[in-house]
Amino acid sequence: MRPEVLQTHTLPAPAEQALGAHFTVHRLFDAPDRAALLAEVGPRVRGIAGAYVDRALIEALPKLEIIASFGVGYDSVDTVTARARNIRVTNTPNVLNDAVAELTIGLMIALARRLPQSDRFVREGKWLNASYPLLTELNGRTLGIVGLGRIGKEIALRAQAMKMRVVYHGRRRQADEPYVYYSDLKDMARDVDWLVLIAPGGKATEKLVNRDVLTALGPEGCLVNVARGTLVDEAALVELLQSGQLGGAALDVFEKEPAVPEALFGLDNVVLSPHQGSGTHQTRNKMGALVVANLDAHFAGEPLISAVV
Ligand code: NAP
Ligand code: 8YV
Repeated sequence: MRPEVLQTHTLPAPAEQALGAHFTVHRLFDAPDRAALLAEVGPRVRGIAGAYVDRALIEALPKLEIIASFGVGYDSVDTVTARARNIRVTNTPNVLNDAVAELTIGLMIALARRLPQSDRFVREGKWLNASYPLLTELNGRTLGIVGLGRIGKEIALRAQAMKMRVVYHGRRRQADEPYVYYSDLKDMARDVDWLVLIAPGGKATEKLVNRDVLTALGPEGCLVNVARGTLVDEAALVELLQSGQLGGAALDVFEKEPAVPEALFGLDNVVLSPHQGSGTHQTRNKMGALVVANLDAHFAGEPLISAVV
């Protein structure tokens, strides 16, 4: 008998094929009546493939043994309830570091040089009548990274290739890292030109970047959020961008995705991106493969590859 697995959202095609070959898969997100599907198959489901697993879903699955989440961030999984039930949780670390770091540098250049705006300038025929405004460069500037973890370190490497100076903030200093450490985020925001967020979401980091931090970053400073929307006080961000008290923002993530504050749409000092840090074929396929590999390992009685609980 193949283990029964509940899939919570679409996964890359190779991962869906592998899941179908190894398990009996129930597609929750496709079900016309989710409650009916859960009532029918819930008592037999032993694994979950995918993210967005709340307490109610875990409680509907009395035989659940493992949640193999898709994504390195697992803030959409109720790990407290999982832990209390001895349910294992896995994520997909490392395989997405390069893709996210590349997008981060891309967003920084896009904001510094106003690339989306310059593209529109050409398409709309405005170049025929005017020169594009002069802007700024990344080289020689200081980048403050909030969360010098797996992805943060890749961003730091690439920023140095852009001839930037790198400093960082986290809960602790990392003795092996060559960058200057700030224990106080507001102090770091005051001292840097660019602030990149790449720390986990969840309660511990909620509104870590508050009005004070954004104000310290200031009218010449730029915020790049590739972490989670919850890290930032979004209302304060919008207000400070509108008033020019913050120089600019490049945002891949938002508080209530896919809803984005409409006030941002009209702002010239903003670059917007639809949560696509890991959004390449190569990376998403590797993430999907890791989801399947963790489920395979669990049901074969082998050690999990990337367990977080
Ligand atoms: P990681 O290796 O665990 O690194 C996280 C870093 O954040 C660590 O250096 C940690 O340092 C720091 N941190 C943790 N809690 C903190 C806190 N309360 N205050 C300040 N710093 C804190 O994680 P990762 O693999 O680099 O991924 C980081 C996050 O990026 C994910 O959790 C996810 O939310 C986000 N992400 C976004 C995308 C996207 O598509 N935009 C893609 C992938 C990941 P300390 O322990 O020293 O505090
Ligand atoms: C998303 C991410 O998981 O890994 C993470 O934490 O934020 C992304 O890779 C991915 O976009 C799927 O929703």
